[in-house]
Amino acid sequence: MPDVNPAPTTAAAELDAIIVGAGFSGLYQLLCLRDRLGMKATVLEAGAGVGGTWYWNRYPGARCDSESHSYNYTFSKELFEAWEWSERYPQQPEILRYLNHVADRFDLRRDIRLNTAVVAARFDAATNRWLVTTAGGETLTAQFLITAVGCLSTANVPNIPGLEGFAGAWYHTGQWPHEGVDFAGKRVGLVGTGSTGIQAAPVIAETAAHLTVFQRTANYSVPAHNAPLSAEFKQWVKANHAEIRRVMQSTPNGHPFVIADRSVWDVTPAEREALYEAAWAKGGLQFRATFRDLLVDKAANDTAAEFLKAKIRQIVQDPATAAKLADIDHPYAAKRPPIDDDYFATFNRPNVTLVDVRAAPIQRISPAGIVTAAGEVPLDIIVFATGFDAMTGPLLRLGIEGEGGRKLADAWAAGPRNTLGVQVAGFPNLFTVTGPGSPSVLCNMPVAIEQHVEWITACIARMRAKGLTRVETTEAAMDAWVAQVNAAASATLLPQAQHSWYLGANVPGKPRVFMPYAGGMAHFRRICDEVAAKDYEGFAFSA
Ligand code: NA7
Repeated sequence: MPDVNPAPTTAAAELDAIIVGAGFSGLYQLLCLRDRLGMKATVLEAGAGVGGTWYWNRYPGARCDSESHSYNYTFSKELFEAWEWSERYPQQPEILRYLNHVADRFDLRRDIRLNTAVVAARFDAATNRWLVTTAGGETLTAQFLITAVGCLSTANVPNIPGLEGFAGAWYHTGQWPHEGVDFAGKRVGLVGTGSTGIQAAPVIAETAAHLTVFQRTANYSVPAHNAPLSAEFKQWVKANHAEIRRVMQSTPNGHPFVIADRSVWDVTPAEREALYEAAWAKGGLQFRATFRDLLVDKAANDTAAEFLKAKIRQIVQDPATAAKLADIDHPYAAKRPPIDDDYFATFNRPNVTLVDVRAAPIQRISPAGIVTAAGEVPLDIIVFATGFDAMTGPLLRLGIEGEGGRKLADAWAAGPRNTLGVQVAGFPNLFTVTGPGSPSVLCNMPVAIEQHVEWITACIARMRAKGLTRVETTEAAMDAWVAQVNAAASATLLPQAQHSWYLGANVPGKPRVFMPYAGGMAHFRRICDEVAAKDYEGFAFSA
């Protein structure tokens, strides 16, 4: 993949749109604006290659937990049929190859500027244009600014005293060195047991001399049962583009499986156990689809939680370690539910130890290792699988200032507020692909991305057709949408997980607001379609 910037096809001053980020969202947004609307658009990308999340997250074991045939664009039948995934869940290098294939196939690279981080963006009301400043000091202007920065792209490195004096090496999983890390013969500390830590631990344990996992919040996990895809399945995928797309667009979470239309209470305890066993044997995120009420009825959820905790106690041989791993304080799937390849069995290895940092918190990092209230753990390498300043972090670090110089950081001081996750009052001509207030991370991301990008494209097409130059959501629409986002979250068990990044709880000082829209992707699509059908109700246009 080329790591150099091609000469841009459009002079900066003539741009219609600047898109920030060359991941799944940015690539498709460029294609839509340039090739469907004939606009002059440029993507600014901080990384040295395209791929977004999959460019940065190269840690050991990095893999998507959406099934591969659903983790791709569906807008092009030809693209869908041309690409063939090798495993049930795609590994990071394969996803990166896919996104590079997309960039080449649609000739997108000529309008992508790599190594170009955006550090400021200001709306100029006199011209109705955005002035975008890069880290290199260049300023570009465009009528529209579209952020395609992803939800999980701002690494959260915990502010633990002493890190700068650590004598070994440390890494955050979201900023992994491209040359990889050699764990052979090393004492490795892994901080964090979210999806990332749970993926990385078994792989690191294979080569490290010793792996110590520092767990603050115990987590559920369901086996992924990853495996190579059979020729027969690959053929079925190619032959069923329309049906796969239809199912993904009809489900609340954008996955290619349907949530069973039965309650936990419709079956006997023995039948329930058998259904959970079957779901466990099948593996993956489909476990959530066993019953329709797992995320809305705490007592129903408890039955799944107890099943999963019992599995941990069965797998993990040391009872004290099993007890710590199974001491889970939140409903199943109220935090992002990880799936794994032998995570719990990893604790049966002689070279793996679990440290409970809820019971004995990390106090500091010494030159020799991590010091908890229970003592020092000597380490050569620390891996922070500590997640991200999710959803708002990637937007706020762009230094966005709307009309009258109002900072997005100030507008969102008490938490994110917008309409349909896509526009903020006071920030005309700014669109945020999969912003907070949209389903995004509660959905299979490519499905959410295609919907948001297509909605934005249709809105801009309407403006161009009518000769309009400015669009801005209204305060009233924003108030109404924020109320809907809050109501959707309150109708579920999701806000009950106190330590969840959905709530911003993982970043000290961040406002605790449930950020994604929990009303389901299919419902969200209907709402967005209705708004468009009512001539973009809640959005004000002018020439
Ligand atoms: P997550 O899900 O935010 O997990 C981060 C983990 O790191 C979680 O276990 C945290 O514990 C832990 N953490 C964070 N800060 C600390 C400190 N200071 N000390 C100890 N432990 C800490 O991030 P992931 O990268 O695993 O996953 C992010 C998403 O990527 C995932 O959900 C998928 O959507 C893809 P906590 O739970 O906060 O107590």
